[in-house]
Amino acid sequence: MTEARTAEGVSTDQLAFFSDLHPPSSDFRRDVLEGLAATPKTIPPKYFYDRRGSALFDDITDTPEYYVMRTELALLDRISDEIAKRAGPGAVVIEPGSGSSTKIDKLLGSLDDPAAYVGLDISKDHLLAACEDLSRRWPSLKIGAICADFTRHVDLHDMPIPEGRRLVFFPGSTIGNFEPDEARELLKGIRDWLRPEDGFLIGVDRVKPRGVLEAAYDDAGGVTADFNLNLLTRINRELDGTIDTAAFEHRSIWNDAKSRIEMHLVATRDMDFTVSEQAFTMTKGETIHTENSHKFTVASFQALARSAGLEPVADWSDDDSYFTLHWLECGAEAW
Ligand code: SAH
Ligand code: AVI
Repeated sequence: MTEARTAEGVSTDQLAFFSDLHPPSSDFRRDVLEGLAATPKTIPPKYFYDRRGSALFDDITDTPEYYVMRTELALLDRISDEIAKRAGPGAVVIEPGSGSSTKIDKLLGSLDDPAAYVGLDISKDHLLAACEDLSRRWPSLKIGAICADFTRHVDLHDMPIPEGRRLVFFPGSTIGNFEPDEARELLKGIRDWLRPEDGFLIGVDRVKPRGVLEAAYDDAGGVTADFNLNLLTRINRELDGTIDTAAFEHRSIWNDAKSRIEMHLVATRDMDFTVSEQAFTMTKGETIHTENSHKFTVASFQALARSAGLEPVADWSDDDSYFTLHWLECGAEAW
């Protein structure tokens, strides 16, 4: 057991290990300054997830419009026996983008005597709190945590991952938050964690009627708007920004050509502001593009997986064809 606390006082006492590869704050500064200087302005969605952003994401999953969480959970419930058979006994479950580790209870509950769980997330305190909570619910399970940016190469060889057959679980359609080239690179990075005997279960959101999608990303209660706007609050706090957050509005639109929901922050008036002493100007109606959430068909996701050297072996969808869980393997030739 490690015996430590983070600077913010979050305990790591119950964890089998904690590897802290949290990206330096200079990454955030560089990406924000470059993104605000670009045309159109854009900031990567990984920066949503400070402590408040992670909590707001959890609130989004409770909104009636955001069907993703409940659909994937119900699907996991339905296919749990089949997943358990494929994973086999004593699995070591590794979850990139683990967030609150909510879905993992369902998976762990169905597996045959799982040996260990490793959560990996960029949002450090949220990750540690979630893994500590999990250790209380699963006292006999070895639980490790890795704080890292998975868009950088994360080498598991450097980590004390317990021995055993691995099941990488990447739920929530987080893969959709990447442009096709970035998604391929991310999947290739995850493929490097797999041996031929291991499995990769990934949750993928599907193309569906535009109205359902746009509502899911613009809930009536305004939680998604708060999640989007919190990025500006984070910039003001961590990068000494002077952005008037009240002068921005949340917008979500379906981009049919790119098969994705886009989230933007729209300037409601002309304005000037500084971030880390660098000056920026925005005109009324100009936007900062903050997130893409790509939606797939079974075939379009399978093509993406294959292009990353992963072999689609099985897939399961809910009755409305809203969401698909894909079982992928790395294929012996990738080794
Ligand atoms: N798996 C959970 C949470 C999904 S939200 C679920 O299905 O409900 C996406 C999660 O990925 C967040 O917890 C966020 O902090 C994490 N994340 C986003 N970009 C990341 C990155 N580049 N590296 C590591 N974690 C990232
Ligand atoms: C984490 N990710 C898959 C979510 C999504 O649906 O794209 C993030 C999110 N953004 C707005 N609502 C939820």
